[in-house]
Amino acid sequence: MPLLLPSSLYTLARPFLFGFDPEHAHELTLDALARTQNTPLACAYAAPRVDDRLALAGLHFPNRVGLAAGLDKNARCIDAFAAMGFGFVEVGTVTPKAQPGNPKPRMFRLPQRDALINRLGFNNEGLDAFLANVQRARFRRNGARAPMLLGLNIGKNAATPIERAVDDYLICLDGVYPHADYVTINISSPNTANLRSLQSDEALDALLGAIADKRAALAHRHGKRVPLFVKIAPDLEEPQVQVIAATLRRHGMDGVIATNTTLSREAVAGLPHAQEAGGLSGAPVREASNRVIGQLRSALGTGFPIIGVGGVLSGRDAEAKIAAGADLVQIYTGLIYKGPALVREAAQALRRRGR
Ligand code: FMN
Repeated sequence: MPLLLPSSLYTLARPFLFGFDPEHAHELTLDALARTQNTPLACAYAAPRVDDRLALAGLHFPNRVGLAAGLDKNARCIDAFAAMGFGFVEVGTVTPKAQPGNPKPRMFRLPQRDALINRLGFNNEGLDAFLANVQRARFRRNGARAPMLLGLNIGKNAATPIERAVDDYLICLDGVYPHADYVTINISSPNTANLRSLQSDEALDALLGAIADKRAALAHRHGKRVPLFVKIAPDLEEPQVQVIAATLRRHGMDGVIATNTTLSREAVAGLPHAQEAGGLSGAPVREASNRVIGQLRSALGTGFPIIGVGGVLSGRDAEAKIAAGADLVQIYTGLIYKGPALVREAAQALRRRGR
């Protein structure tokens, strides 16, 4: 019975939540999760974690399905997502200082295509509040044999000029390093001016060079080497993907997360909200994400970890990401449309599929 609860409850909750403005519904949900995690009420969304262990990037993933960044920007609900059965949870993007993000409304549903458009702009409470929340999380203390892993996703403040972006990433890396199983360098949000320019050859080379140096110093200071993943956009041509792949390898990055949201509106043309500015996620980004994953795999060869994200709304979508070349998958928009039952569905599909 507990296995059935998350899906049936979400079927009831969804029309209620979709009656609110998307960002308000999001806040209501996060408030409820924050209040109920680590209480008996968590059984409303808890599910046993599918056991499908995988060693990758020096880490032991309990299964191959993760929560994508941006859903829990301030790391308030880590234990709730641990209870849903994710193998790994990525929180953030965090920036050094708190910032409000873009004016509202800034998040839109396109239910005809299981999609969202957002231009939140890294609204978050800043590094100190984020770290306090991370330290409060209890999931590491539950004694599980294959514990969930925690990824901390870092970015830059909107007010920091792009030429000084590296400073913000280094400040964040310094803060999150001791608390992370892995750190994600997010250079692919479309909602912070010029952020995506950090993906271009020289800027990426300089950024990753500085980050690699900093990691060496932090590894020495903390006595552990924390894997670094870089998150990229779907709106890239193959030659750019190849340059990125070579740059990741050159600077000893441990993995790549592909992809963030897209600026393309081709797949949603004519639908209400399709012309809103921001990043499009969910089913319409799936094909572009899978294309970039395939290009990365060709450029990187086997053995370099790729986390596939973009448009996973079913077990079959998760399998398609692995078929395209990913080792692990992450979910954001699918969780909004399908609810927590999707976590188990995707993890079971990947376990059945094997490697
Ligand atoms: N990705 C980040 O790396 N950092 C973020 O702060 C972030 N915020 C997001 C906010 C919203 C509302 C959405 C929909 C996505 C956000 N993303 C962020 C991108 C997702 O992590 C993911 O890469 C993208 O949505 C594609 O996956 P999906 O189709 O499963 O949603």
